[in-house]
Amino acid sequence: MILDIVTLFPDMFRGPLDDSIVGRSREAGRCEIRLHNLRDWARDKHRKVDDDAFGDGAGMVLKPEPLFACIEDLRREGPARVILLSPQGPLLTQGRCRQLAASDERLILVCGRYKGLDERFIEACVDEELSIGDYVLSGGELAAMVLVDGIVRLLPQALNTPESAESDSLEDGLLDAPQYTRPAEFRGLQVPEILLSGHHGRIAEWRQQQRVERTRRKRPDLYRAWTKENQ
Ligand code: 9WO
Repeated sequence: MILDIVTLFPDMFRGPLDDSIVGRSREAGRCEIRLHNLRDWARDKHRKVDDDAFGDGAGMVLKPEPLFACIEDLRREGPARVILLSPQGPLLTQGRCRQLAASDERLILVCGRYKGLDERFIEACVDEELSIGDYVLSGGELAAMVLVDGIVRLLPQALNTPESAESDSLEDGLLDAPQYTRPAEFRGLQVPEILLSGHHGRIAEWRQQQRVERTRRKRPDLYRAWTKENQ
């Protein structure tokens, strides 16, 4: 999978995308993540990428020229889906991560800054907007990292064991069952007896009950959606 990231702050991505699952996935060649500095497409002598907002004039807006030029150059290499990280998009879900990981589309992730991007760029060049939550950040970069991580860990063989993805929290709309490890008793706190019993069938049943019950208690919104799907 090829991911192009357009940003004014490419250095922000170094740590998160070089470590852990994403780093290993890149080393193994399962994904290629390319960082592009929007400033490289600024044509004037000051390499200006922003300008005063029309109207109230408060705050800066990313100019259309560098954005259009950048996307046109990247699209020359082949077709790609342009995704803008923005609080105005629908919320990113595990289902959307799964679809994007399974598609063979090249993705171009655009990270905004300041007060936003000139709307003409969004209308002409952006295929999809995605939000990671209802809050405002300083820019789209952290949201893009969340999206990349959510996708790349689902690419084939990106997990330690092939079965891991299906048992992930939210893969079927439910939260995970609680997890425990050794010791079986810690400061008088016991691991649930059933997990030590070795009865794999009954353990699976218990886990599923826990998932349903925890989802109902902790995330009633997800629980309602799950009961509608599984009535
Ligand atoms: C900045 C600003 C300053 C003064 C008055 C109003 C203002 N609005 C904004 C603003 O919304 N800036 C955004 C920063 C512009 C687009 C990139 N930025 C961004 C993306 N912040 N938060 C996100 C984001 C992306 C995905 N999911 C959640 C949040």
